[in-house]
Amino acid sequence: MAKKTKQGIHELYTEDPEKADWLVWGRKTDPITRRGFLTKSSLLAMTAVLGANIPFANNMLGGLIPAALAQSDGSFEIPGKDGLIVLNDKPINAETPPHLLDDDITPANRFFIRNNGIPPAPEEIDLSTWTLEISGESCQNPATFSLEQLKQQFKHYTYQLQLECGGNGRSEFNPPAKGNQWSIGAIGCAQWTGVRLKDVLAFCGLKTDAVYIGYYGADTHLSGDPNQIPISRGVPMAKALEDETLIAWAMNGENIPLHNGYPLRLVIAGWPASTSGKWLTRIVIRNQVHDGPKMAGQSYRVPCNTVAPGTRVPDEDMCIIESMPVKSIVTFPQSGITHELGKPLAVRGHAWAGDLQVNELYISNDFGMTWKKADLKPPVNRLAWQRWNATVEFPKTGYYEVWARAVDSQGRSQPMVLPGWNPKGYLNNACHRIAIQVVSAA
Ligand SMILES: Nc1nc2c(c(=O)[nH]1)N[C@H]1C(S)=C(S)[C@@H](COP(=O)(O)O)O[C@H]1N2
Ligand SMILES: [Mo]
Repeated sequence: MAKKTKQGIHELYTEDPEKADWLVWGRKTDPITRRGFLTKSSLLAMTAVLGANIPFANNMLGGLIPAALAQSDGSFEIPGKDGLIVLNDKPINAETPPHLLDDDITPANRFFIRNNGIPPAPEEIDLSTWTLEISGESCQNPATFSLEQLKQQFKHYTYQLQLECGGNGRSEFNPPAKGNQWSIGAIGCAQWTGVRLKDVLAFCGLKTDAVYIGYYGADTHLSGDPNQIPISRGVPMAKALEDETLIAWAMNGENIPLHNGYPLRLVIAGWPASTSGKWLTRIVIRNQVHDGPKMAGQSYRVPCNTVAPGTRVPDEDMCIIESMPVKSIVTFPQSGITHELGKPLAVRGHAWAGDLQVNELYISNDFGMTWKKADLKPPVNRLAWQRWNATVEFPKTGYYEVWARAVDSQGRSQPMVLPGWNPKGYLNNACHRIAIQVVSAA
């Protein structure tokens, strides 16, 4: 398992450096000079990951990982992020291995990254000129706020809120679904500080026909075309007006990391994290379901009725994902450890259930034949994940798996295996399992 965190992009570079360059940055290599050609968008992608301009970018060799990212031990790291598994995609997307999600509050350097476009370059972000516009056809009094005005005019709230990508767990679907091949780590629960979206919306006034909000951010489209928007999603009014829906400027008491939306983002917990717009510049109040990019078609939608694996489902039979389903992870111990026979093993993790609460958490050491109830704490606030602890005993030496299964406040359980197949591979809430080798005492 420790090895796995060292793979990702580095492995890709070892296999085929030029292909890796193309996949990660969109960089091609000149066959004669060996210099890499960086298009504007690939240069921006690289700048965003390195966190600085590259004055001599044109001299960089193709097929060579920037030294800042190629650690001496051969692993690949994103500055400011620790031990994340980088998916082989453009732009940069990275998930957290479950054993690094053990903290009650996910540290910023362990919080996953899901970028649909190119984040704004750090030097493009000026806190003194950053503004948030509230407008749209169902807004009574459109207004524009500076960061300072937002902070001064509205009351501040801090909540611990979990964000999970709708595609978390996609890698297990069969037939496979296109998109980031997340395993289990596109989830995090940080402490967010900001103002309530509902307070800001009340200030601007909602017309009676307001039904939805939509967000716009400062990131740019992968194609480099300034007229295209990478993503602009939203939620119905009822979700927008919840107490915990925040316009946030801080994560864990500090500035939000650049990749996670600095300087301002929406935090809409319990729903696909794609609704939590990063690098937030505008919120529109709509008199219809928001129709920004990645709202329509098959994006963040599942078949309204269950379908057989592999079925092609027409757009009109796809429904927008709302609350995420009940789920849990084992964060301790790390999968693959060796454990001494005769000693009970302490196991722990987190559980969450979209808009709902988790009521029970069960553990199995026999592939789901029998289950034992774990100790489960209530959430520190609504929409935060919940800590669970259990002790597992093993009857003899050998290979075991510890499975965790959460049940939500409406009695719905995580499935033991892959739940309903859907074309885009969303909502995989199957039980997380870890491997344990039980050996006799030396
Ligand atoms: N502006 C903007 N907001 C965005 C995205 C994006 O690409 N651009 N990605 C969305 C998706 S799909 C997810 S899962 C979350 C990821 O948040 P994180 O990168 O902070 O983990 O941000 C959402 N908000
Ligand atoms: Mo996502």
